[in-house]
Amino acid sequence: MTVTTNFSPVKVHYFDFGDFAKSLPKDVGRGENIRLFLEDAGIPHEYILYPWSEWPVVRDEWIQNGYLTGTLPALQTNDGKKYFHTVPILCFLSKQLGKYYGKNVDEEYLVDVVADTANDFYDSFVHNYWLRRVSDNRENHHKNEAPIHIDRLERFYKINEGPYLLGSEISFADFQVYHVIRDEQLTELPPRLATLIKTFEERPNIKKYLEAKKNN
Ligand SMILES: N[C@@H](CCC(=O)N[C@@H](CS)C(=O)NCC(=O)O)C(=O)O
Repeated sequence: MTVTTNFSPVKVHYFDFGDFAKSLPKDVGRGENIRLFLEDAGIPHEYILYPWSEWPVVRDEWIQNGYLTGTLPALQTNDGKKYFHTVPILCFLSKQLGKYYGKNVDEEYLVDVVADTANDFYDSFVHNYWLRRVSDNRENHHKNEAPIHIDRLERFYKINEGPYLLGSEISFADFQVYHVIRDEQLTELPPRLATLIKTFEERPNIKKYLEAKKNN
């Protein structure tokens, strides 16, 4: 099902890491959070990938044009405006759609907290695991850091019955939690997070998208 909104179709700008590390899966990285969300919501989008080695030139040009973060992902709405940073982009989309963000300020607060927690987890994955491989800290990261983030998230997923953070309704934080667990390639998960992953992958649009990715 395609959902027409006043800001769609949109473009998502992200990286093609192929020239940086061929072994990385194509869908690795923060851009996939946005893509999963758009797929689930049925919002038409184009995915534009910049080779990692070419990014510095584009980045400097964008910064000069007032896009100050100099990072990706970026979401571009049909009027040409660009929005940056994963959590604010997901929040912007949720507010535009009037869903994926809870029914009251307390639920919104919980979604914000878990979105922030998932982003911290993602940061530790990026810096220790692959992107800036200053030191190859993978083993230490998986053994000592990932479990701290997983335990923290599991505590939040125990607040409600599940399968999602807020209960039966999905929120944008669930997309980030799903994606960080997938990028980390974690298979041993505590019960609430295991249920989240399973349920998430059964969502009709997500299921179709994951099938299509497998066959690509
Ligand atoms: N908090 C930001 C972080 C964005 C970020 O650091 N993106 C990295 C890739 S995952 C990036 O653009 N690096 C390129 C650069 O710093 O030039 C978000 O969640 O979007």
